[in-house]
Amino acid sequence: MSNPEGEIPTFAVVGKINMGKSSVLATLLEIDNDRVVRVSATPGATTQCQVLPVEFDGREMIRFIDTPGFSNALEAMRAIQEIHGEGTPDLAAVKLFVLREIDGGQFEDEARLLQPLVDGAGVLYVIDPSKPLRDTFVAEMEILRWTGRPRMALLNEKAENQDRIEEWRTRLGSYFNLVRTFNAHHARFSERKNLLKSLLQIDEGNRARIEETIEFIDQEWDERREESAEYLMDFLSYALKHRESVRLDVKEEELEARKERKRQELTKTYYANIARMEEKTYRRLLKLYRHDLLKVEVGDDHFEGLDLSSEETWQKWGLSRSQLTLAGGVAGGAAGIAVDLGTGGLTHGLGTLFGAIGGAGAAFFKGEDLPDLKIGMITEQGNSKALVMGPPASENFPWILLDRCLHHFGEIMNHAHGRREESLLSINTDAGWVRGFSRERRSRLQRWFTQNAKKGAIHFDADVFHEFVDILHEVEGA
Ligand SMILES: Nc1nc2c(ncn2[C@@H]2O[C@H](COP(=O)(O)OP(=O)(O)O)[C@@H](O)[C@H]2O)c(=O)[nH]1
Ligand SMILES: [Mg+2]
Repeated sequence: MSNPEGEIPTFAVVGKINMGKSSVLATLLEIDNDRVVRVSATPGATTQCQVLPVEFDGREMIRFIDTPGFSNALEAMRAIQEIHGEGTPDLAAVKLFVLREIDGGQFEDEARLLQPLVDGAGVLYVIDPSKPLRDTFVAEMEILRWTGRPRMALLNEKAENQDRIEEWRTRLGSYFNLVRTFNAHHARFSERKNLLKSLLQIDEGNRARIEETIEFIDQEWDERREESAEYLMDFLSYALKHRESVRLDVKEEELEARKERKRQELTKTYYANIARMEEKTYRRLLKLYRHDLLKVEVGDDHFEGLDLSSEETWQKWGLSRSQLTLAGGVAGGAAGIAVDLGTGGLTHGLGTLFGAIGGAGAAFFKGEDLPDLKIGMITEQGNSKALVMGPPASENFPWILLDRCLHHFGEIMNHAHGRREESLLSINTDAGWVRGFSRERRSRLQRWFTQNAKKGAIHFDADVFHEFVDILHEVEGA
């Protein structure tokens, strides 16, 4: 097909009702908003053609059309044959058929579906290969072949059943220029991109435009990855830099029980803030990857985040003990993150630093309570004092956070928009990422964590940023 300059390459997604046409488009174009693409368990949910433009920088690059689907292909095929008379029907016959049927005819669905093809669109024919290859499918293929449009068949494997796939492939091969698989519920970025690439094979005339579109989506994907790395670094940095503090008057300072209560309050507030930031990070990622139906699990009234009070969390996530020792050693931190509580959100005054109460070692794999935070006491001007609490003493803390973030990032990467049911980022899982990191990577990140735990601003570190981008790239590809 060759489009005159300025015309937008258009592909109509056709096939029988309920084959997954709308789902394929939803996944391909990252649309999980039901108002835009109607996918439904009820057959025939899509009753009108829907134009879905692919736009970049406000420019429409390619256009897809979602169609209602064939409802009576066998009869329609005969009607077209009748219109044509002797021999094999051609595009002109299909055109006449569309003209005759489009306004309330007996084959209105077929006419609607064929209209875009008559107008010049290419064909993406979606089938579910677990279905038996009946005559009506053959009729659909025949009609599509008569249009003479560039056409590709997509096997959308809805069920596990693979028995019929070879039969389908063989048959489709004689009607279509190209046969590919595309699983609307599982396709990831690379598969979506490959699908766009295969349009090049069937539509040589629009090569430049399609290639440009692929470049755009590649670029967009790279930008998102970089942005994700920023979100991740923001969160980790926040978790390590954040301090909770409360002023103590002279009397309170002497009351051990009062002090202990304040200490507990600050600990809770600290973790609540971490959870809030963790939630925010996932929300930002979901937005960036255009997931409206995938949600962050929020408890009764708040996001719980990592269960840091669970022993399991501390054993399964993050680095192993020996890896931690090594990463810490290489990075130059002796025991525990070298936390500097000096600023603590207080505007002035530096005083005595108490050091950690509870101790890094003791808190390490302890289950019962929230892990102990670093704690310090600061003397301010005028002799009033402040209790300051920082990140957990355990050096595994940032690693655990990172591990969880990567896990959820992977989940987002794996979630096809075409699934279209509301779902939650899962909490239970056992796969961790960071234990598989190279030693070099571990110590580079450990150094960055240690810097973040200290007071003062952290300058943008290009190496660390690229390390994060690489990590995300690996999670994407896994
Ligand atoms: N398991 C599975 N179900 C799918 C897949 N694609 C579509 N479906 C389901 O099949 C039904 C019909 O899909 P839809 O996209 O509306 O089909 P259409 O009528 O051809 O547009 C919906 O309930 C989809 O969730 C898939 O790849 N895997
Ligand atoms: Mg549909």
